[in-house]
Amino acid sequence: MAGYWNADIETMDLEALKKLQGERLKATIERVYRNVPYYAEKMKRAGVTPDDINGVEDLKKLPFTYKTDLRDNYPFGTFAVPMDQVVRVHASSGTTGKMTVVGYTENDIHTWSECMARSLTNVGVTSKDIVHVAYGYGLFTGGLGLHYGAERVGATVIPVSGGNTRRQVELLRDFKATVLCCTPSYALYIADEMAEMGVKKEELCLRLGIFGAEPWTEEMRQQIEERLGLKAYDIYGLSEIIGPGVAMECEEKNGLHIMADHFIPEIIDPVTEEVLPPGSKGELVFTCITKEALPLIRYRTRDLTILDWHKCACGRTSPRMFKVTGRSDDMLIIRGVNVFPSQVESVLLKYSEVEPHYMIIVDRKDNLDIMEIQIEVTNGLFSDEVRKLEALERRIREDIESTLGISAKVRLVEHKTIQRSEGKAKRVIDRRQLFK
Ligand code: DLL
Repeated sequence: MAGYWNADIETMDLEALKKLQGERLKATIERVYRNVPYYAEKMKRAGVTPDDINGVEDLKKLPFTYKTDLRDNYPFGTFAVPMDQVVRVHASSGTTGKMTVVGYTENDIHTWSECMARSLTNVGVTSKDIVHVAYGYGLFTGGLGLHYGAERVGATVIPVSGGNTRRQVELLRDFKATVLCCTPSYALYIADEMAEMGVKKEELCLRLGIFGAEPWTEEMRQQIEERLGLKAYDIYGLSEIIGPGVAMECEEKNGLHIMADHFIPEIIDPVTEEVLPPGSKGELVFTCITKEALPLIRYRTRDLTILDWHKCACGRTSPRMFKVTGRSDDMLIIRGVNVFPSQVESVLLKYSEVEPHYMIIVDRKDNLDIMEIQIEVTNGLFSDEVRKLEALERRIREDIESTLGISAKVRLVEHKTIQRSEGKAKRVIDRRQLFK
């Protein structure tokens, strides 16, 4: 079994954890109220002062922070320290509008690599490992986040970044990497490229995969594990909170351990903004209690999940979040029915005749929403009889209809028709938005 990076914190009694969170929360609120006009204003409007915050139970008195708050104060207006204390910035681009810019002090970078070192140790990465980082380096937090964490555990880091997939395969083979870090969709792209180059998984030394930055299903996990010959684990994070390493699975694969001594999680109803009782599915909200440059308070992630506060079989007591199934703003409403791309993926990947490359296209014709799902068939299958392909299309269509409760057009397409992704995959084209 993998060990702990910081056993005292990771197996801490829950009462002690809550006490620590309360103390850190109070100190954070006092600091931001004093130093950042933006936060002071927001709290005054909500009618709260730092004296009202004495423990985690007072969290609900504080106002939420939204992505738009960061955009409105672009680029550095929400930073809680002067720029001479900021040693790095990252940024994430949304689908619309300006970038969201985040900053780090030297201590923040230290906290981040501590979270990443814990995450990697959760699944057994040690100083003996060779870690191939194929997340993008640059403004995206994936590359440098994994990089610093792997260095912190003393592993050998290969900082490849994304792209040039053929070269990735050659490097994986020649440098004998034991750990692969990239988005799950890029892991599949690498597997495809290996097949094309005639490189067998047995020629590589991979034993672990650290995959995240986008939602992925258990079915996808099975495919990746099988095709790359490794154990695949889920890592979660967002730049606004720190980057990758906000939460990470352990070997139990039964939820992602949240680094709750740094970030307090809550689950709320995304519409009423009410805090939901333990075990409810809702939107994840985080409050940073150790960050210096950007300590976001009750940040609305838009990610949908469930929290589990029971002790894990691995011995860790930290709360776990279930795999993120989607974002509240990713949800498609098709003829009044809520549909998440992950539900579609779960259905598609049950079929061995198709590849895990698909695209959901939503359109509106004569005031009616229509959904088309394009999915690649396995190489060679397209030359099969038309009747066989039609039967497969029909089976998938019926399955989608009974699982999702709405009908969809299923279109099988040839191998390599759907655009591959080197980072976060784009799975949905919603043409209805063009008419909004
Ligand atoms: O994606 C940080 C990251 C890098 C996480 C590498 C894991 C690995 P952003 O670009 O700010 O940061 O995007 C954050 O990506 O709110 C989720 O919607 C989604 N996301 C991240 N990890 C997961 C995951 C990075 N494991 C947004 N499962 C988040 C599902 C994820 N969604």
